Amino acid sequence: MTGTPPAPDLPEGLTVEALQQLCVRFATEAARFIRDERPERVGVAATKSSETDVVTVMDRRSEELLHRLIQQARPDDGILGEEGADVAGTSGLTWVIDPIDGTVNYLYEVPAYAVSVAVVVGDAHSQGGWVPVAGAVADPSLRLVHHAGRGRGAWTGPEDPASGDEPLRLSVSGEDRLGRTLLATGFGYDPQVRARQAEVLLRVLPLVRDIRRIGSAALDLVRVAEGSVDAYAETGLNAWDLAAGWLIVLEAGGVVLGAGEGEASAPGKALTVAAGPALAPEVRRLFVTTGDAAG
Ligand code: LIP
Repeated sequence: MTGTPPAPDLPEGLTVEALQQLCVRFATEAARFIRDERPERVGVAATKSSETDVVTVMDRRSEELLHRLIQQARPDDGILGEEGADVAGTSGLTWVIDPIDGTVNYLYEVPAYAVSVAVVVGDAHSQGGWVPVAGAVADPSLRLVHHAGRGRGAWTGPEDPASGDEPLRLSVSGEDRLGRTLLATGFGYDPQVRARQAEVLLRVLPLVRDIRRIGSAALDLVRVAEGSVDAYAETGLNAWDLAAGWLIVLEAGGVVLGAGEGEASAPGKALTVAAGPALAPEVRRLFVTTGDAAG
């Protein structure tokens, strides 16, 4: 068992373990699809919040695949997806999906993108109104799947279970000093937001060991859970960017914070900070006091 609070009540006969296995299966199938069915040339199918906030045909096809898999297995659940899926459910559970997290990396064939699938309880549309109970982040480039279930720990396993590679249990780094912290972060698609984020970086950089910009929030959170970075902080994230990674960090002994107290204490657009219990409040203070935690 882990230190995280027990899973909220699930529908009759449904276990966290079963939901975790579904997350792994769905994320793995979509990860294989975006890797093995990648067209010769992947172009920009559309743009969203800005000219650089791109969507490829594979983002859409991966979301369609996930939507189909979820509705076949869990027809009464809701679905909230980055590329527009928004299905209201009746079961009290909602699947929060990012069909390709790190789309710009996918477009440029930089091997740092992932499929993120989580199941949450509560209102997935409202800040602070939901919590994850199971989640998986599949990394098609490394053929790995990172996953967690409430109270069941966080794990990394091979994409192909038949490979015989043993799953590894994840735990966050024990770093507790800001000055020695390897900090992952990211930047939005809006030039004005980026200008503000750059100003914050100017103040943060002298106070930490170094910065890593991986380009996928889901993989940044996995890096915190496995201890390959000490902390992660970013503003402007949506539920689908962080839902699965949030639980993977919690089940690896870390904490994930938002910008403020009460509902604002949950990770979200204003701020998402992930690190070990000793370091996370310090990193949050850094981003809150340096004035970026308002997005
Ligand atoms: C990305 C996030 C990343 C952030 C990018 C972008 P997308 O999500 O995972 O952390 O820095 O700006 O939002 O758009 O690739 O799903």
